[in-house]
Amino acid sequence: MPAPRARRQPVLAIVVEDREEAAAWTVPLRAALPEARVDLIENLDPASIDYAAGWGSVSGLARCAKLKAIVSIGAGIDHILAEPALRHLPVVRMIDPGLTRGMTEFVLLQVLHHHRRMPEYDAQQRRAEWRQRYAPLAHARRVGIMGMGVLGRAAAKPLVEIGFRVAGWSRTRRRVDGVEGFAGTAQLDAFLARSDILVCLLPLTPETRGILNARLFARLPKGAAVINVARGGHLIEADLAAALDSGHLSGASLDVFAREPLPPDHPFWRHPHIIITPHVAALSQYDSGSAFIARAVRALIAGKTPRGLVDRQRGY
Ligand code: NDP
Ligand code: OXD
Repeated sequence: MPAPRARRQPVLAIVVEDREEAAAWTVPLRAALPEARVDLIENLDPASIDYAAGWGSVSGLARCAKLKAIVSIGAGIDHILAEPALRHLPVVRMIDPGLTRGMTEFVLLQVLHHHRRMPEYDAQQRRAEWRQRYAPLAHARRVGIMGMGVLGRAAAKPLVEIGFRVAGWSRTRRRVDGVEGFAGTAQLDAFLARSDILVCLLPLTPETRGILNARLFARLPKGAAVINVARGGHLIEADLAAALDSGHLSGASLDVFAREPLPPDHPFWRHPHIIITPHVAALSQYDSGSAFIARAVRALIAGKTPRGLVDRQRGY
């Protein structure tokens, strides 16, 4: 009787442009998925690759004829869905407790920064100006979170605990303790009218592209601040500049941009009311992120639906 054929070891390619970053994923991913061959894409025969864990450009995966699915190392997958040659593949987005925690910290930091008028104190410090400004307590400030998914819901919690009046806006109504829920385009204006500090945590889809525009800013209360930690494609930059320059908006924190890195001559770098960070609001953590990728690959191998499977129809 012939010996049973050994099952082929699944192959997972790491697709990350930055060399150091790619290397940093190798060790925890190998440890999390010992039953697979895990390596950088350039060390693998494209024809042998079954799964890919990727961040940044994944267009090179088009030549991997046997590729079965892509697990994103980031929570946002708009750039992967936009690749025409990869349209047939399932995509799984990262749901990593480490990334979620990082986003919660960052949103809290930025909300408190605007709430406690830090942009004005930063400007005063540059002028060596000693001037005390009134700031209400959190219970008098209304925070609105656009996108009540994994990250929006997590960010809402500590804001509620501190005492902010928090509302969330999503496609379908989400019930979160202490958070006023708004849903759909019909309730967008009412949500905006009560948001002194607006946080964007939406995925970038055809419906949400350009949503942070003049019309939306006009519906926020005068003096509102805007925090965009989602995608640069959500924001119409000229509309933000106009709303800040007219004094309708008091400030903005931007972590993401239509063009990254933000070019050195971009006027936002020098805008007095814009705080810029280089897309660092939340980073996937190597250990917990690797554990998520390993679970996703195992589910895919077993023919099960992995957590985070993207609905291409919805775009997220
Ligand atoms: P989720 O998919 O868990 O949540 C998305 C939320 O947006 C859901 O509440 C969804 O509504 C809502 N939504 C989607 N489309 C619409 C719409 N047309 N109108 C109203 N609401 C809508 O995503 P995550 O929370 O995991 O991530 C959100 C985004 O954050 C990512 O897509 C990514 O772009 C960005 N991000 C940025 C990072 C950074 O470092 N700056 C790091 C990580 C992520 P519903 O609940 O009804 O489905
Ligand atoms: C992500 C990101 O999507 O870092 O995870 O932007």
